[in-house]
Amino acid sequence: DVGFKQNVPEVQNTFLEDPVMVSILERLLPGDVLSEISPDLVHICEWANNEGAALTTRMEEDQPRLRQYDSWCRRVDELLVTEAWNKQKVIAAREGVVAIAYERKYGPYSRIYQMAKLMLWTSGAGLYSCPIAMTDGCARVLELNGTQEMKDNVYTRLISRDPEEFITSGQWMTERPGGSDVGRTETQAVWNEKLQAWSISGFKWFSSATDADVTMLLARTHDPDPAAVPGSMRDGSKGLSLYLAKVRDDEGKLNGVRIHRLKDKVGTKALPTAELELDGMVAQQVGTSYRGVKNISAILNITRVYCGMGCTAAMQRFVLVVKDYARRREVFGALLKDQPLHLATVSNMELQYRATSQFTFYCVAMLGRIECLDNNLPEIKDRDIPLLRLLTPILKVWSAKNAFAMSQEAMECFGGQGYMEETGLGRAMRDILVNTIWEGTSNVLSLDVLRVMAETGGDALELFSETVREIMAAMKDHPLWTKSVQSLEESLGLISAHFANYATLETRNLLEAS
Ligand code: MFK
Ligand code: FAD
Repeated sequence: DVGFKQNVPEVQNTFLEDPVMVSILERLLPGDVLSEISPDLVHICEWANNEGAALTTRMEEDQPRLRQYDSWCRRVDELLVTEAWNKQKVIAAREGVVAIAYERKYGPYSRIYQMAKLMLWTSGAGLYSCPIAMTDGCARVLELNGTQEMKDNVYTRLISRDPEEFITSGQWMTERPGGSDVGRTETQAVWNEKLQAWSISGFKWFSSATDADVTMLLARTHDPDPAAVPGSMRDGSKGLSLYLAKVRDDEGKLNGVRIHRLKDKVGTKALPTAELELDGMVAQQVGTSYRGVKNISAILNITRVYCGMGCTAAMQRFVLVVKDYARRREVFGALLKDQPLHLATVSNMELQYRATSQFTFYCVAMLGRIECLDNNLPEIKDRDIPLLRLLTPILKVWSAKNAFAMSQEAMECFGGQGYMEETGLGRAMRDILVNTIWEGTSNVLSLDVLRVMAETGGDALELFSETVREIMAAMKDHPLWTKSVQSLEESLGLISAHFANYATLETRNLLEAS
């Protein structure tokens, strides 16, 4: 075992090593809140690097499987997940990754604390962040639109810190005819007088958290008064309502669900995404009939912020580990960190990360205010609510595209090693890629931005421009801004000087030639 051995890059404690995140939290949180939560943020990084790393490795090695029949050919549809996956659920409860946002100990700052913790938790939680995002979204829907019974029996468990009590939720929207265009949903809900519940039948084409305890789903509502609507079923998305159902009964038997197969995906392999046939799934309606899309949009708006947070977390890891490697890897007689061209690449990555993390926490801060402050306050009603509605799809698309581009850059920064599966960069790249598709593709969310502009008569756009102007004005007073404007001006001066020199030379050459 002779010869050169590269010493290995590492991130020991993301929170302690990332001045960007610390500076954002210093800016957004009161000092006493930050000092109170900091030990927890340090702790979650230690967990992610130790137990979390071991669990995510297990989750990748032992991917979910479906056992459809028992040895006597009886249909059982047993979803087999590794112990490590189940352990993540226990840890998610204990660490309060959903609870923090709803206990609201720090009022509007609670969301910032929760998202900061989630960001640091994800490197050890892997794809378990997916069921947690949907659980959080479901809690918000029930808080806004759930019946008292749903609040007592489901909501309280979604936000529990007790692993015995804690439950997770799925989000079943996508069907074979349409994932973006959910108005093409075929699944039907018919009222069952005997059960005093809705009976749901159809086919859900993508269900990510198939091991979830409950799920939120859309279905076409059979009108209890057939005379009211010809055919008793309304068309398009105006015929859909939102439902809440247990996935399994108390004995663990599936509630009118058949698991057809697990998806063979490009990435997110630790996540059990399945195709499900529903045949008489017993469910309760959430919110007003035929307002399914509107009612489920509270989940969409939370999970889309989670996508922003997840992409920011991935970018944070890339930047830290690439920088650490640059301090260790020597090429052509100097460390990578001292090679100007490499430094330019890493600086660009850092810039992208800084912009994305600022953007994410800007949105998270608004979400916290909307959830905790009186929504009739003019600054909430006329500013935060429309602005967050406009910025959420932009954050989701922008962070997903940037994080994927950065995953390629990070891979290249490690040279050949980056392309090796053992370094985990390939998996990271495959996993990040899904953020451009799930929770709305880039073009569908671009149209969502237009929807907001249309619905607000362009006011949201005006609000956006006003906010950008405010941010620019605030930054103008910052010494760093002046410096960067100065250096920008200097660079522009240099470039134009170069250009002038070049032009003069070229002109002289041309003159000489003639
Ligand atoms: C770490 C990260 C973890 C993340 C985990 C995620 C796991 C993966 C889970 C999934 O992928 S779940 C499936 C996600 N599916 C989507 O995101 C669907 C994408 N398609 C859209 O978003 C479409 O634009 C939409 C389904 C909303 C189109 O539906 P419609 O009914 O044809 O649209 P329409 O008629 O314009 O809107 C109906 C109402 O909803 C309108 O309100 P009104 O009826 O009062 O006018 C809209 O304003 C409202 N609405 C739509 N989107 C909204 C919204 N309201 C608030 N927020 C929104 N985002
Ligand atoms: P389509 O809607 O058919 O889109 C195809 C193309 O058409 C896209 O490029 C899209 O941008 C484009 N397009 C659509 N409409 C327009 C338009 N108006 N103008 C221009 N272009 C348009 N769904 C769930 O409900 N629950 C889950 O748990 C879940 N988990 C998932 C897990 C994974 C790993 C993946 C990959 C998907 C998951 N999904 C889930 C489904 C996901 O939300 C959908 O795949 C997504 O919303 C796109 O829908 P679609 O697949 O039907 O594509």
